[in-house]
Amino acid sequence: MAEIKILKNIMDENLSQAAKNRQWFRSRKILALNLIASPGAGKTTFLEQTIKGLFPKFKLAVIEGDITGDHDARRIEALGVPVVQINTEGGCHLDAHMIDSVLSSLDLTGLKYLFIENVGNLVCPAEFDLGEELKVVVLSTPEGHDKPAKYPLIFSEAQAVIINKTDLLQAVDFDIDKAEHDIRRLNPNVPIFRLSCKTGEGLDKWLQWLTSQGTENS
Ligand SMILES: Nc1nc2c(ncn2[C@@H]2O[C@H](COP(=O)(O)OP(=O)(O)O)[C@@H](O)[C@H]2O)c(=O)[nH]1
Ligand SMILES: [Mg+2]
Repeated sequence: MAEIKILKNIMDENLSQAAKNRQWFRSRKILALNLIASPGAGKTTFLEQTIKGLFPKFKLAVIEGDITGDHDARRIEALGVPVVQINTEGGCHLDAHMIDSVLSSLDLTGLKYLFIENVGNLVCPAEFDLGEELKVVVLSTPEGHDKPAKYPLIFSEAQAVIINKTDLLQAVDFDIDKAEHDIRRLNPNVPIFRLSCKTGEGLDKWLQWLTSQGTENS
């Protein structure tokens, strides 16, 4: 019983901090996105491509979440975008307090988009609200079309789903219609973007959709 109570307290505390983060982002008209995917699905590459489509027209910043190291943060830094790295030291997800703890180290004046790359997996990040406006899940074709059915929570919560690596569709026998059908069963109206971060195909539709999104008070 004690364990259950502790777990509930952790979740409640996270939700309460997430609500503060959300209020904080909205009051500054910052659109915060939480990118969730398996390791290797292409989160950082997708972020790089998205940044190339938005920057420098829009002011952006990135929070990178990884178990250890700053490999992805260096990739983002190379594009000239402010980035802060969070190392969870074994933790399988970011939480709302971690986000709060790094906000003061970013220059957020005039910021339009804050991208948060979560730790790579489809399970734990789905359970922890960070205060983001949009949860975006990236599924890549080599992972298999059964993943929405096997990891339903994240696909049911997402405000957008990216099916990445469409350039590999034939090679990996990914049934994209089946994947979309399963996603729609969980989340009937969610926008689904089929794209390839390698060839650039489909990125324009994603960027168009993203730039049409605003925070509630913008
Ligand atoms: N063929 C192909 N490879 C991709 C695509 N997007 C990313 N990759 C590759 O997938 C690997 C993992 O990408 P990365 O962005 O580091 O994934 P992350 O671990 O989710 O951040 C890298 O070798 C990328 O070059 C794509 O659309 N097509
Ligand atoms: Mg990455």
